[in-house]
Amino acid sequence: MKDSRKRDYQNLSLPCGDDYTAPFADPIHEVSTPMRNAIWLAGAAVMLASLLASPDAPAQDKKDQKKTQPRVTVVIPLGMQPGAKATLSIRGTKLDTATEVRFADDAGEAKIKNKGKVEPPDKNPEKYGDTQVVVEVKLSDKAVAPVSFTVITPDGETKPHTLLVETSRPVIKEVEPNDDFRKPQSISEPSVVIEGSIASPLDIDVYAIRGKKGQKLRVESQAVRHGSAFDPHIALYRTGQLQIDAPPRRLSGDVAFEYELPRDDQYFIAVSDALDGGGAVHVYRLSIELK
Ligand SMILES: [Ca+2]
Repeated sequence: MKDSRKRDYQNLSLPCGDDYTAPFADPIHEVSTPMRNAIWLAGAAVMLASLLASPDAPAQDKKDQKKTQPRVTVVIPLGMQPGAKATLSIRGTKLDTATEVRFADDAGEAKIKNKGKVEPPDKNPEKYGDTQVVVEVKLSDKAVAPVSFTVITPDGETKPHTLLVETSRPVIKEVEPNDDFRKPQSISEPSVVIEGSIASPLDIDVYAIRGKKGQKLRVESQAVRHGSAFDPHIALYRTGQLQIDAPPRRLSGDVAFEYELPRDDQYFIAVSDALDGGGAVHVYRLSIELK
C-alpha cells in the first residue's frame, strides 16, 4: 500500500525539462573569497579565545556534563495557539524524572500526565531523546512568540525550549489522507501555517493551492531547526508539470523558497522525508504564502 503511494508520487516527478526552475543560487557559493577568509579568521579567533578563557574545562568534561543534564530535543506538536489547551509530548534526555514543566513569562501552565522511556528514531538518543514527559498545557490568551519552557528534574533544569506560537496567520492541521495528487488537501487561504507530520515511512503530504500568473508563492518548513527528525523534501508542481524539486537547504536544514507563478493554475506542494523516514518525531510546520 505504502509502496504504491510512493510509486504514484514518483510517476508524477517528471524529468527536469524547460519548466524546471532553480530559483536560488546556492548561498554558499555566493560568498566571495575575501569574505571566506574573514569568516575563517573570525572562527579561528573565537576558537583561540575559548581555549584561553577555559583552560580547565576540557571538551570531555563538557561532554560528560551534557550527558548528566536533562535536555529537551523536540516538542510534539511543534506549537500551539494562544488561549488553547493541548497535550504536548516533550522528548529529550533524562526527562523521565521530570517534576515540573515551567513556561517563561507566565505564557502557559502545564500539568504532567505521564513520563517515561521512549524509543528514539534512528537509535539516536543524543539527537532525538530517549525519554519523554507528556503534559497538558493551557496557553495564556496573551501569549506572544517567542514562548519557551523548561523541564525541571532532580538532576537540574533543561535549557529553555521554544514552543512555536503563530499570532498573525491561521494555523490549520494536516488532514489525512493527503498522499495523492488526485486527493490533495486544498488550501483556500492565501497565507497559512500548516501543522503536520510525516507519520510513517514513505508518507507524503500534498497541498493544493490555486494561484494566478505573476503571484509569488513562498513556502518554508519549520522542522529540523526545532529538533524534528523530519528531513524536509519539498517539490512544487502545477498540473502535470514539475516546477521545483528539492530547492536548496537554508535555515539550518529547513527549506524555504519563493517562486513566481508562470500561469493561472492549480499548484501542488508535495512534502516528504528526504530519507523516506517517518514517525512520531517527524513533525513539521509549513508556512505557505501567496501574494
Ligand atoms: Ca500524508
